[in-house]
Amino acid sequence: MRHPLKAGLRWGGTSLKLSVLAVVLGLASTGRSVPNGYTLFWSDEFNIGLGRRVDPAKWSYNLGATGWGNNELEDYTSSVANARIVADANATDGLALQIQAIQTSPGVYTSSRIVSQNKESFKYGYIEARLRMPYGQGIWPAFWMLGSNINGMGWPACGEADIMENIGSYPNTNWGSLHASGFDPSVTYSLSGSNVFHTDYHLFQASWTPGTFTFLVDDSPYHSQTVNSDASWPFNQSMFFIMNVAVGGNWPGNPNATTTFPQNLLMDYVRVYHLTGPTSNEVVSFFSSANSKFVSAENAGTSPLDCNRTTASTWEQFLVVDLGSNRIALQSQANGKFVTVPDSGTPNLIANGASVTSAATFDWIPNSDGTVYLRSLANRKYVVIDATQNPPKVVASSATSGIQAAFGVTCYGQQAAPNTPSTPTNLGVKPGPGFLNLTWNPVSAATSYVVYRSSLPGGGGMYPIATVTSTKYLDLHLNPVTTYSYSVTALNSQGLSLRSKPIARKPLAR
Ligand SMILES: [Ca+2]
Repeated sequence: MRHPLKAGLRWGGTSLKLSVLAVVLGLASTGRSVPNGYTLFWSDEFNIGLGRRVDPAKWSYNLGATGWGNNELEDYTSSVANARIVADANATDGLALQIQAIQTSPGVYTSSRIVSQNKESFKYGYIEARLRMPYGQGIWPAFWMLGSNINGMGWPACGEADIMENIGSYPNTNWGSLHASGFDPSVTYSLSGSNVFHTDYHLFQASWTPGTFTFLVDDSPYHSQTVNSDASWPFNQSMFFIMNVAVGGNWPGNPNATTTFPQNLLMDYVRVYHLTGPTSNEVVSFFSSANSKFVSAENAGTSPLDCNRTTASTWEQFLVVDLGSNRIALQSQANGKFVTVPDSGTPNLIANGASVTSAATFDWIPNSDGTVYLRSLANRKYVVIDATQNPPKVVASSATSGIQAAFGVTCYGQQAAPNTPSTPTNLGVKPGPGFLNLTWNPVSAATSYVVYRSSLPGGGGMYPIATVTSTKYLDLHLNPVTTYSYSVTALNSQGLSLRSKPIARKPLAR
């Protein structure tokens, strides 16, 4: 959505949006769901009660019929007629927020535009909304974000990120867009064949890390934008959510005789996950907070790692091998070698390790700002950028953390780490009163197992709850009305396996 503060200016984004064809990047991931290492930070499941307005602790309303800078026709209201919690058997928890565009008389429309501004703001993380679009000529739904500093910076300098945006005349297409000063990348994701977005719920997701903003639909990434593609990058500050259904306006055009009313945007949930643990078995890149460049396995195996790349391809990608206890190793995707600290006198990191040794082991220390620190197990020093060298080198040499040690982590999808145990199979769960009893088949090379759980409808964002040496786990003190999802990995000294196929079950009543 274009922001109303730019009402006097032509919307440069329009022609761009219409001219950019669908691009699906060659990213490694398919069906990734929430990346490993992320846990739920905030959500609205839109289930506070049938017929209720949105939760006033989380949302407020933008009101009026100003045209919103786009010659839109709707009058935004706070009426329950335009936005309320409804029963929906296709929602994960049976309830969804319905934003309804209504034609009150010919050519006159009401709708809702709901914002988290001044209630909740967000900086970095994995964002997932499960939405069912409205449809029809002149209908313009969106789930998007604006920079929290918009009142000081103005638009577009504050930054705008459109995670779901559609005009009803393109019922199979989602636009993922960023807007900043002189910077409007917009890429579409289209469903195949005759499929359309308004007949089912779909997942609209964004992986927002320091240095990158990646758009996904139904777990498939279709565009990743990095900071270095343009000097103006406001996406390093907090933003708030907006969800609305506009009617008419410059981009979609106005409704016509083919448009039916009312039209409903259904929102099952909005969830935001933060990076809190190792991104186990994820292929990642590291983006330095100090110099805004990606770490590269320069001349992998012969030269030390540099931090001087503006984009991240194979040479800048590393597989995170989870060794348990928040320790990891990094396998270069360029040469298959492990990143090591040769010795304490030569702290340059180099991708030449044949196996996971203590010199190839690092503590993984997440920060609340979305970055991580890495600390060498060999010399107990933090990994930092040494900008006195040209190009800047990556060295384990600092006794303290700080911005030189802070890296953004972008995930590209899961991959099995070498020499790790095979994935546990035959995960089963038997319910009892207030508990669930898990069992799985033993894995020969495993020394222990890690159990993961999610209590969210649909099982998103599992996180580790226990490490056990047997092939069973009793999960006690559970809520009998909640469906819990589980997965298990096998661990040995070489790292964690991939996660088992998940299983979901509800405990019996106590
Ligand atoms: Ca819901």
